[in-house]
Order: sequence, then structure tokens, then C-alpha cells
Amino acid sequence: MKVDVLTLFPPMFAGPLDESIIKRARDAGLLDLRIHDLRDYTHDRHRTVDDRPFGGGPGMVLKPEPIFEAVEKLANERTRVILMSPQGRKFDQAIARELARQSELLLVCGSYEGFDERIRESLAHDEISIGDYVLTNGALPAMVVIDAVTRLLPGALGDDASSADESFSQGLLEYPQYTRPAEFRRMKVPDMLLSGNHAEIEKWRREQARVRTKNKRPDLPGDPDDSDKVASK
Ligand code: 9D3
Repeated sequence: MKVDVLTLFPPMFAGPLDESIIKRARDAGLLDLRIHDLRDYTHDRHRTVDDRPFGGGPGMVLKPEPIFEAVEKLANERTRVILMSPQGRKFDQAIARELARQSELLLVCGSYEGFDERIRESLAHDEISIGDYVLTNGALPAMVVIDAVTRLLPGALGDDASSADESFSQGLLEYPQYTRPAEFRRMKVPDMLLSGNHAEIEKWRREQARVRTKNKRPDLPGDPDDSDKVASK
């Protein structure tokens, strides 16, 4: 997958995307990531990217010309152009899966200054927020999206990690996990897990995950096989 990012803060992208699974995916050619400085698409001496809002009011607005020029240069027919903005659809695993099916993404990062509305109207296919809190600009959100999408690309994860992941996609939190030692500072690992009875362990884990999800994240769908949730119980 090719991912282009348009941002006022290219240096922010050094680091997070150079580690771990993303680094491996890039090295393996699964992810072709390119960071572009919006100011490189200006033509005036001051490399101006914003201007005062028509109608007055505080703050500045990202002007259309540099963003139009950059998108027209970087995007093609296949490219999904996505504005990163607090007004967007709230990002979740379903949206990550949807984006992972695309061949090319162009993430356009906003800043505290809003976009000229014509960018939203005629350039963007989609607009994404990562949640209801105020950040200074769209760079961290873009990195969040890139991280979540990259690990879904075929081949980006080992088989272990990919199947272990299914539970969250299915709306269930993880069961409690332990490793050695069996007793640490007088805290014991549940006997069940030391029993060697794999069928019982499986049942115990499922129940733990169900209770945990109900208590910590009542908004999640929970275990689809939980009899209390089945209409015909
Ligand atoms: C004055 C109203 N503000 C909206 C709540 C303006 C504003 C604040 C912060 C406009 C842009 C920003 C910078 N944030 C982003 O560009 C952003 C963002 C975010 O702040 N939270 C969650 N997701 C995202 S995606 C882009």
C-alpha cells in the first residue's frame, strides 16, 4: 500500500513510523510511506499556507491553493484522499479495515487552523478524527491511522499476533494473562491455568473476557455466544 502524508510538521513523523511492525512492513515493501511538507507546494517568498477568514473572526484558515496543488500532484484515480480533522468520522477498527483494502491513501493533516471549506467539498473523499479531544494538529492522528492500517496489511504480522487479535475485532476484551513465576510477592496465578485442562482453561478464559468486557466496556458487543445475549435463550 502507498501512503502519502501532507503536513506542516514533517519532523513529527520521524520516530514512531521507524520502529517495530511499521518499520518491518516498510522494509518488506508492504508499506510505501512518503511524508510531504505542505510548504513545498507554495510559491511565495514566505511559503504562506494560511490566510485570514472571510467574514472576520479569530484565527487563520488553511488556504486552498497549496493543498489543491499538492493533492493534484500526489493523488491519482485510485487514491483515497482523507482529511485528518476533529470533524471527521471517529476512527475505529472497522474504518482501519476499510482503509487497509485501498491501494493508495493520501492523508491531509490539518492544524489548529481549519481547512478552507472548498478543500473539504471538492478534494476529500473522507474526513477522519481519532476521538473527541483537542490536539494541536493532525500529525499524531495520521500516525495513529497509519499504525492501525499497516498492521492489517497481509504479511505485516506473524500468524500468532493476527489470530490473537480477532477477539477485539469481535468486541471482546482480552482475558487475564500470566507468566512465570507461578507465585510473585505472594500473588498467585489462578490454579485453573496450572491445571493443564485445556478445555476448562478455554471456558475460564472466555468467561473472564465476558465479565471483564461487561464491567470495563459495556459499550462493546461482548461475546456473541453468551446465552444471555441470544434472543432465543
Ligand atoms: C475551535 C474549534 N477547534 C475544534 C475542536 C478547532 C481545532 C482544534 C484543533 C481544529 C483543529 C485542531 C487540530 N486537530 C486536528 O487537526 C485533528 C484532530 C484532533 O484534534 N483530535 C482528534 N482527531 C484529530 S484529526 C485532526
